[in-house]
Amino acid sequence: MKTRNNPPCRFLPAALFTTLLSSAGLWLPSTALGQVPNASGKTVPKTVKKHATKVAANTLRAHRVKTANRTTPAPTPQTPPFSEMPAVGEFIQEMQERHGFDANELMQYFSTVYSNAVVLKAIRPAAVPEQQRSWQRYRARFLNERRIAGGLDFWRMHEATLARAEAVYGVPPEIIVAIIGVETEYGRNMGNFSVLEALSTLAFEYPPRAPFFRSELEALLLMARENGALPTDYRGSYAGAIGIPQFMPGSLRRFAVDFDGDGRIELRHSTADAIGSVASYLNRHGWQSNAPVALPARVDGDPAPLIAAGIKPAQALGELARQGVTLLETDPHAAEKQADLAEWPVALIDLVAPDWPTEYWVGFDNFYVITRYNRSSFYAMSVFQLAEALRQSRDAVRE
Ligand SMILES: [Ca+2]
Repeated sequence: MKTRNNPPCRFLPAALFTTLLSSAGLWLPSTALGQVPNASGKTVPKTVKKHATKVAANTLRAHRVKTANRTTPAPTPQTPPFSEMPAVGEFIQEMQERHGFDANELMQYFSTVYSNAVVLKAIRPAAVPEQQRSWQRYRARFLNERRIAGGLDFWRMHEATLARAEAVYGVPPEIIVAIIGVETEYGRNMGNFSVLEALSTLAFEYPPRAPFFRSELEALLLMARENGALPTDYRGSYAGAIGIPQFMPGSLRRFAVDFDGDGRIELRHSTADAIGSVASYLNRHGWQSNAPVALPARVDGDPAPLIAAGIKPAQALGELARQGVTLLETDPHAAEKQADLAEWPVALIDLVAPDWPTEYWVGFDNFYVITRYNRSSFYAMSVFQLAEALRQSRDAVRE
């Protein structure tokens, strides 16, 4: 278990933080969609680039998604409900055979939802050149006074629950608060789409990711039944992510927990369930208490092969040092840490921005665990740095 004297934030030089609090940026793709792997710069191979472009598209798409999440989109009146679509009939049949659902009952639910144009617009990648990806812009959206002040309030208000989550799951409060802060600004922007309608639209009208959204739709039906709720009851993001921590139904069923003990898992209205569920999710994906997350680095030589190797820590820090990667000397204890952490597996992370030198970091296993929540290094670094800022602000107030 992590102790107060030994937070992971001890590894981040304070100097970096002065830069974290300036500037302005973009909304970030929501959550547990988790389909976007390590995003990298110009030097990565084609396969990696493909994903990077996807991240770029997600990042710039974000603005309209955010707007979309704030509205209650009306069904498109010209189209028939999903119940009239043959593919939906087949899906219902499958659900009846596989899980014993009543086909007529499911048909009724699907007769209340329609193809949603706002959802389709939000999910489609915008044609954004990769060069426009900007870590500076992305980071500024989360590392700003408003997001930090909101996080400190949230932490104060839910201090006991956060402490309990740390005791049970080993995840420090600042990381839980930062994830909730990045996902929904502490529950302020959870999305107001019908999850059934959003998932139906994506499962039956968006072929590129139909299998994924069909399985999420299946999870929604199962989850509703398990919770004594109706599939039509759930509200969420354009992609069907639910509640304060924006869990997809599949993740919700696997990793969410009832943390206020009322016998139900409720991520939209129970902050305790949200806190416990984020901690549970990270714990189950391998979070290590008392372990570093990421440290700023410099690279002498060609970073391309190391970036192409991906964000899963695969080589020891000492091994990377032999390939020209060393901890940034702005940290007065860099040499000491370099020696202490030599055996720890790390991955090289690059954070790119146009007209700005690429920032390099070494990411430890815990950094990788954060990317299981959303597979983007921009996302994970924003969570980490927001967490650090929250921890430092709190410590400063206490001194
Ligand atoms: Ca509960």
